[in-house]
Amino acid sequence: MLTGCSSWPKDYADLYKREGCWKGETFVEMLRDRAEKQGDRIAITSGDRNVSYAELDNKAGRLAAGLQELGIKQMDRVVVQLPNVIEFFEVCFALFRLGALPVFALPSHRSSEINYFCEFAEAVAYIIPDKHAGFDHRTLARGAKDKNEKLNVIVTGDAEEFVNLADLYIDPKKNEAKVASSDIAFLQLSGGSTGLSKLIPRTHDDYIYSLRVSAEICQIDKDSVYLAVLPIAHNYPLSSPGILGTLYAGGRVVLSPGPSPDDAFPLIEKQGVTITALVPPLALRWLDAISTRDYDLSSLQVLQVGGAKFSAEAARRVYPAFGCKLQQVFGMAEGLVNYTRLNDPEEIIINTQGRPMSKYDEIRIVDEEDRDVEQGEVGHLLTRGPYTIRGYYKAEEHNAKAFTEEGFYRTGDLVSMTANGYIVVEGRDKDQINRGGEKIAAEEVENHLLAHEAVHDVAIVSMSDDYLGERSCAFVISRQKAPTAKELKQFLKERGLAAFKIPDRIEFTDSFPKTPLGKVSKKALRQIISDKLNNRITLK
Ligand code: J2J
Repeated sequence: MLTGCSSWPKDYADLYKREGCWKGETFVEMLRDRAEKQGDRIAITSGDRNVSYAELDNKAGRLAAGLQELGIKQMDRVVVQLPNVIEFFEVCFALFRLGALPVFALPSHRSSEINYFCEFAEAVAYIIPDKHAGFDHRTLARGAKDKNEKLNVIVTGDAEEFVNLADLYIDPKKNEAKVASSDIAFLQLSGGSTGLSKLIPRTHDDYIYSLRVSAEICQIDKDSVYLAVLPIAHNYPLSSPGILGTLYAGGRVVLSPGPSPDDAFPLIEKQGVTITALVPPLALRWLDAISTRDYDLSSLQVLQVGGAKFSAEAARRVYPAFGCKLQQVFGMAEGLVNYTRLNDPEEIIINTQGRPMSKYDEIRIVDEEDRDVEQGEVGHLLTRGPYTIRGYYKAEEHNAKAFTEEGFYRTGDLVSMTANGYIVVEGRDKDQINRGGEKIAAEEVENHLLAHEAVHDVAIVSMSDDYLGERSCAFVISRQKAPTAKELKQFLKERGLAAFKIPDRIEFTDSFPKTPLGKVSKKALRQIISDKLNNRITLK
């Protein structure tokens, strides 16, 4: 086991094995098996390119050899920051073969996040596109290499001074690593609530279990076509059932160049897409677009919406607009995923965020003192189960707070449960903003702003937004010479913070409202900005 990871206690591991959750399968075997059984079937479609299962397995083997020659070995961490491209799959499966661990960065991450991932994970390599969405990722690589000159930078496209991924596909060697199903397969990112994102160690056993159950619930089979519109490194499109769940079931993944209706609708028609996954703002965009576009979307059977709360009003519009089933998905990269089931009554699909995917998921809803609340009451969601981690990577101190002594993960979500076991997300007690599915740890951004010489104190809260659900608002107490909001945003950009974390609004104030214990009252700040947006009060 990788140092810095907590595994399940033996009695739980035995239980999950005995009950057939963990079947001892690795990603390496999974792909090899599909390649043997259905090698000619298409695994991934991207533009005009179709890659069969056999080809994908073969490419992964060749790339593993090249990566190995570069010195990448078992347990090494590799920061992977690739958009929705075929190479993402080849890289992941190549690393799995070596027993090396991808650390899944998002394409929107910038130097602040990337340098942290590389440093904290002690990464030996960083894999990027040359440019993506108008941004040159090689500039990030140069910054990361300045901090660690041994870092191998591997680029798809024009590599400039770095290693070109295309040159690493060489004849496979026999001496690949012995990978066990209980090994950590990769490090996923947490949304974060304190400081920087935590890294989430997921094993082959636990993740493949979640893929298997997800694929079953979403009725994915060989004939399914999953359209990937969200960034595929994110846990939701990666695993719920997402691209890996689709490959698990032997289906086909189609990569969309972007999330807009103009990118996705023609692909749904052309490729006969049967299922796709969206976050609520995108679902709203698609709902608005459908009446003005003339594509045949009749192949679509399931539209998943998750990552942030989908309002009942919007949920009600899905079936009439798309003629397909809505599935609400409430999940987290730490593990637990809840789904509404495809044959659930309409009222459940519209009004709840689903129920746990596995009968081995343990759910507790508790009050401030960790006492179970009455059924139907709102409380803090705690969970434990066969695919929910028992601890973050190298985060002993944080783990003591984020998990109970019995190993339940404190999700930070406030939920209630219906009489028939469905979960309704009611709010959050973690210091996080959920900007249309993109998570922002308030403290991380606050720390960056505090580094500005004119900022005396800062508190970041969410403000409600019709489209994104929430946006971020920074309340700033400045020193003598007050900066402008524009200057502060520019400052954050220059510090290399991902764009979605830059506050949507900055309010200057002289003091913060306090709780009776003397802490900054974020609740009162949320109220202030809400009142202001509703024109009830004027701030200076
Ligand atoms: C309200 N809040 C939600 C929902 C997630 C599947 C789906 C989503 C994620 C994900 C994921 C929500 N309604 N339907 O990993 O596999 C908020 C909660 C949760 C946090 C987790 C998956 N769906 N959320 O969003 O790790 O606050 O995973 O704790 O990014 O998103 O965020 P993340």
